[in-house]
Amino acid sequence: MKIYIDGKFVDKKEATVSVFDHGFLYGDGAFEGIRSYNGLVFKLKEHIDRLYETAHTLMIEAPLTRKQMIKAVVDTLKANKLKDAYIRVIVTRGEGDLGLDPKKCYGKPCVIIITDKITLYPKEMYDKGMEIITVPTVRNCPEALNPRLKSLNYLNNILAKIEASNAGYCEAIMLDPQGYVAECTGDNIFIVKNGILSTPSQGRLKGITRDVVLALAAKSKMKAEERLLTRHEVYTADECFLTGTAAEIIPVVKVDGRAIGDGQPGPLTKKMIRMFKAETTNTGIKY
Ligand code: PXG
Repeated sequence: MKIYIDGKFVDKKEATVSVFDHGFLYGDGAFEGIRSYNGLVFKLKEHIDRLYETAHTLMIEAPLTRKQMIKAVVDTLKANKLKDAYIRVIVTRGEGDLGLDPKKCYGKPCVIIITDKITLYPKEMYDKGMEIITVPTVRNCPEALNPRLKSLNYLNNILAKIEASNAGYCEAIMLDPQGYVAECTGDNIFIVKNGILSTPSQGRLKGITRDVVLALAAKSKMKAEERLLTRHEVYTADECFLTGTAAEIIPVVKVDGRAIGDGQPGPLTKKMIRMFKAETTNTGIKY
C-alpha cells in the first residue's frame, strides 16, 4: 500500500506524522471520505470543495490548489492500482509547539491521502435493514463546533458510537441540542411518509450522499423536503434509511424498539438504492 504524504508516496510503515502536528495533538485539521467505483471517483469535486470549506473556517491553508488536490487523489489511486476504493484525504494544521495557538505552528499543513477498501456494515443489513437507537450524547451545537465541519475532532460522534456499540447497535441517531433529529454518528438520515422524503435541515453534516439522494429524488419527481424532524416522526414513518459515503444507502427497519412501517426495507428506499447504484456506476472522474 502506497500512502501519499506531502507530495511523496511512502509505504504504510513509513507513513507517519510528527507528534507535534496539531492534527495529532488537538484534532486540528480537516478530512474527507470519498469512494471510487470501477475506476470512477464519485463526486470528487464536491468532496474537495467541502474539504477546502472546512479548512477555510479552521483557517488552515492547504499547500495544494483544489485542482492539485484532485490530481493527488487520482495519482494515489493509480499508484495503488485500486478500481474500487475508499479514499481518506486529510489536511492537518502541521507541526507546532505544545500550546493551542495555531499562529505558533511553524510547520506547513500536512496532506495525507490513504486509499483502501471499506465495508461498514454486514451485507445482511443492506438486505434486511438495520436496527438503530437514539443515544444520549447530543450532536455538537453549531455555535460551538458546527456539524458542517468535517474536522479531525470526531469525539462527539465517537462518544455516540460508543453508546451505540455498548448497547449492541452499529449506528445511532444523534439529536440536536433542541431535541430534533440531527443525523447518525457517521451517516445522514431520511424518512419516507406518504411518499414524501424528509431529512433534517440543520444540525448535521451536509452529506454528499444526502445531496445525491435529494438530486435523484428531484430527477425522478419524488417529493423531498429538508426540515426539522422529531423522533415521533421517525417512529411513525413508512420507511427510513441512512446515507453516507462509507455506508452508501442502508435501510433502517427499527428505531428505539419501534418497527418502521411494516418492519421491512420499503419500496422508495429500494428504488433510491437502485438509482444510487446506477449513479455511482455511471458518473465520476475517470482514472
Ligand atoms: N454525517 C456524519 C457525521 C459523517 O461523518 C456523513 C454524515 C455522511 O456524509 P457523506 O458526505 O459521506 O455522504 C458522515 C460521513 C465511518 C466514517 O467510519 C463515516 C463518515 C466519515 C468518516 C468515517 O463510519 N461519514
